[in-house]
Amino acid sequence: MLVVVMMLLLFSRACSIGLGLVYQLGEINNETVTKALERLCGFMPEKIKHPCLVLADFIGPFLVGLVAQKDTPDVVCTAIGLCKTDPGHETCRLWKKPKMDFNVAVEMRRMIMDRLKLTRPVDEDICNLPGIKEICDWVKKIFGSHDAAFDIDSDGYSNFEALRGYSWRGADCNDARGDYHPGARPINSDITDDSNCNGIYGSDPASTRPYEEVFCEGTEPRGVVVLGDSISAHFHLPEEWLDSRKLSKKVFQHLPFIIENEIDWPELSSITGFANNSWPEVIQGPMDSIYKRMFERNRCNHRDYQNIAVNGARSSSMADTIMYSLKRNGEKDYPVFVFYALVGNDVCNGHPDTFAHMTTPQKMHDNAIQTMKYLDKLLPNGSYVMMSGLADGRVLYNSLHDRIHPIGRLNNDVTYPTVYDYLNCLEVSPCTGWMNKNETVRNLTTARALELSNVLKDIAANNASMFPNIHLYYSDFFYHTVFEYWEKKGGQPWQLIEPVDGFHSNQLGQSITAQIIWDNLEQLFPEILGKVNPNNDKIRSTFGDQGGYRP
Ligand SMILES: *[C@@H]1O[C@H](CO)[C@@H](O)[C@H](O)[C@H]1NC(C)=O
Ligand SMILES: *[C@@H]1O[C@H](CO)[C@@H](O)[C@H](O)[C@H]1NC(C)=O
Ligand SMILES: *[C@@H]1O[C@H](CO)[C@@H](O)[C@H](O)[C@H]1NC(C)=O
Ligand SMILES: *[C@@H]1O[C@H](CO)[C@@H](O)[C@H](O)[C@H]1NC(C)=O
Ligand SMILES: *[C@@H]1O[C@H](CO)[C@@H](O)[C@H](O)[C@H]1NC(C)=O
Ligand SMILES: *[C@@H]1O[C@H](CO)[C@@H](O)[C@H](O)[C@H]1NC(C)=O
Ligand SMILES: [Ca+2]
Ligand SMILES: [Ca+2]
Ligand SMILES: [Ca+2]
Repeated sequence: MLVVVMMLLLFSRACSIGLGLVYQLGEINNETVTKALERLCGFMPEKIKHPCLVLADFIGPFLVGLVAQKDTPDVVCTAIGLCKTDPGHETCRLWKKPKMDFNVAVEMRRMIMDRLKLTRPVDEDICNLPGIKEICDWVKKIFGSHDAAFDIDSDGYSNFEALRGYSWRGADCNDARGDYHPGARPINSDITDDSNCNGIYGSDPASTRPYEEVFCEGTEPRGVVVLGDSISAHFHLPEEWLDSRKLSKKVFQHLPFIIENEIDWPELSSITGFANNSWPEVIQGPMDSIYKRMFERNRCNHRDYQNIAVNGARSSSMADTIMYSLKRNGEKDYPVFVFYALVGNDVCNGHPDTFAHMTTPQKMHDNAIQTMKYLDKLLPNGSYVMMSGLADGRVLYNSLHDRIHPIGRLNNDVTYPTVYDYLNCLEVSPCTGWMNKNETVRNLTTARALELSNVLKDIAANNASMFPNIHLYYSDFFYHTVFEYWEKKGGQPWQLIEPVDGFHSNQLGQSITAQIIWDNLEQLFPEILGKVNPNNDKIRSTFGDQGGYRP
């Protein structure tokens, strides 16, 4: 729920970003800001267009009153009331220093409110704005649930793509039977139909033996799961939305789908990616994943993936709620390989006193133990759990500090540190500790991250016997190795980072991460990956794409 609140706060408080875009659109098309706002709404798909126009209608009078004076979006947002400044707190600014005093903007708000006969100010909550409430309700519902929205037999697997459907875990080949789902040990050897959705069923006419036995028995099939945060869910806000030169109908055509997937791209992510990219207007780069390679290694693993990652997840929310949306039957399903990958949020937050809101080593220990205990109880015997250390987020500032943010590309006027300061000022930064101009703060954040990683390392080294059902591992090779690898190949670190948030790993970074993780596992812990199935070619020639990924 915290994440939902954070997202809404970010959307509402980032008024200056949205309005800045509208200004630029007007500049490009030589038209008034009011017209540009209508133009932007016109780019939106139907579901969003109407609320957008209602909002434009509401903001219109403010724009006419203020933009005439050619002042910055920061001032206009202050006047609208979407940039409230607490007493004693500086007014947050993304654009150049405005001509108008912010107090005058606040004064203008009163005048405009009087004129519009508004009885109360917008008071920062964008959801109170006309037209926006329905969108807020929609967003709250989406971000508040970690289970599939359409799942008739309640086994957790769905035939709807978004809303925690098969973007997130393999499609359900029978949504009327809970015992039929990806990862199930085949029921009655799948002689008549496919109970585990891997596309393999029926009997070999020559030997009359069931195909599940001929092709899969003894190959130790297994699924892949990630319990993670926005990195594992693959958060990606298209830069095309923030670069005024690229705004068009085309780049917004998938907007409802993208929101219904929580602005995440699990289907293209490093752990559970499986899809061909059908959204090239808004996401580019190669796809590679652990799941994809597990499937290529043993085609009996088809569709057995679960992405249980949630934006903003940290060790506490994982242990308190998120882990319960992992589906596995201890007796009837195959074992799984689980990544426990909470790589930043335990040291990341948007609070001014960022250190006070970091997880302590003791709490980290308790949260991780609680999650491991649950996994030990839930998972089929012989499952594998890999705990990942936290990333060292200093690479973000080091590689972005002198670069222009997409919102500043038109006029070359906004750098990443400016965006960091703006988000920190609004107290909505995804990570004040690392997205910070103060090197001491960044170093201290890394120091805590290292402490927390060591807690996990220690659990894997000393307490694994508490969890007899699972094989427990720890590793911290994932993230820094990715950058080292890329630089050795002559690349620049910023090429692996999401341009809009300056925080997450982008599509290229996700695919390299998959490769690095895989290479390391193959070398160090090949038992986790299972055997190569010698029948893969026969499975392919008999069952083709095994039903693909869409129901
Ligand atoms: C922009 O529009 C105004 C009037 O609408 C016109 O006078 C001006 O020449 C236009 N500028 C450009 C660069 O087209
Ligand atoms: C991706 O595209 C290739 C080539 O068109 C096709 O062979 C493959 O089955 C597709 N994979 C998925 C997961 O749709
Ligand atoms: C789990 O499997 C191992 C062998 O892989 C076996 O030694 C152990 O007894 C099993 N544990 C349970 C609870 O069945
Ligand atoms: C940087 O942060 C440290 C630790 O919070 C603080 O002591 C120091 O004054 C800060 N430096 C600057 C230049 O703000
Ligand atoms: C931060 O850490 C780096 C690398 O350990 C070090 O070189 C640098 O001097 C540190 N800076 C500060 C201000 O502590
Ligand atoms: C974990 O292992 C350490 C070292 O062996 C031990 O002191 C500690 O009690 C164990 N923790 C738990 C929760 O069992
Ligand atoms: Ca289902
Ligand atoms: Ca089912
Ligand atoms: Ca099957």
